[in-house]
Amino acid sequence: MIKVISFKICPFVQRVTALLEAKSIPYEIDYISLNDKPQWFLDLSPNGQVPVLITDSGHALFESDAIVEYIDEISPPLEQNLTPEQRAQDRAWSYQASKHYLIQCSAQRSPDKQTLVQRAEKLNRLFTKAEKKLGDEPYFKGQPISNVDIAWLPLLHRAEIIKRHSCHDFLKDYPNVKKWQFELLRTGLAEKSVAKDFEDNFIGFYLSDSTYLGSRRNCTVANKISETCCG
Ligand SMILES: N[C@@H](CCC(=O)N[C@@H](CS)C(=O)NCC(=O)O)C(=O)O
Repeated sequence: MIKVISFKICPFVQRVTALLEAKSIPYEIDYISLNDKPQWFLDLSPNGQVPVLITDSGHALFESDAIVEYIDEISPPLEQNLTPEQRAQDRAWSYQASKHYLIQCSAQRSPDKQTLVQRAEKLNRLFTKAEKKLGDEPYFKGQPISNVDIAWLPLLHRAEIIKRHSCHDFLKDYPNVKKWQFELLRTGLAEKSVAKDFEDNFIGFYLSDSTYLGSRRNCTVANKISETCCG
């Protein structure tokens, strides 16, 4: 069986596991600590990064883009009969998301509001592009769910958790993106593609006492009593 080497809150890993889940491909998952990478992992991963996917025949693959392409080559596509041009466009829109994973991570770790605003600027530009592109259909390209949706899922999933726990809404100016987020999260792929304790780990890291978003956590309590908190 395929094995994925993961770090629990890594968005690049989630893109890979979400695709495996969307395609109902069985896999095992091993978690490592990135602060203390085991030697067996360093022997497998030329860039020392997760995800690594170990194929049925024992080959270790690295770089999430390459892994996603591999998964597509060994399994039926999520969408049938795409032209080479459409596949190229899908890769380009997927890349728009994945190149912002670390930007989102850094924005979430902002120590104060001003830093958050600065770091979120690139995310705003990204969501503006998506907002223009999205239509009335549930997913990025309509139906069915596509590789583009899978690539954006980590960003949209994390934005939802941040909103729920800190009331900070990265998507507040993007109604179409919010609708898309809602539809994607409704598929259950977000939960299925992460560990059971993902949210606790995520909150512990990004909504800690040392982050601006962490300082807004009390807002959640108020939010349960009165919606106005998030106004
Ligand atoms: N370009 C890589 C990026 C993966 C990446 O940045 N992974 C992070 C965790 S989210 C990592 O392993 N960091 C450890 C390190 O760089 O030493 C990919 O797409 O797979």
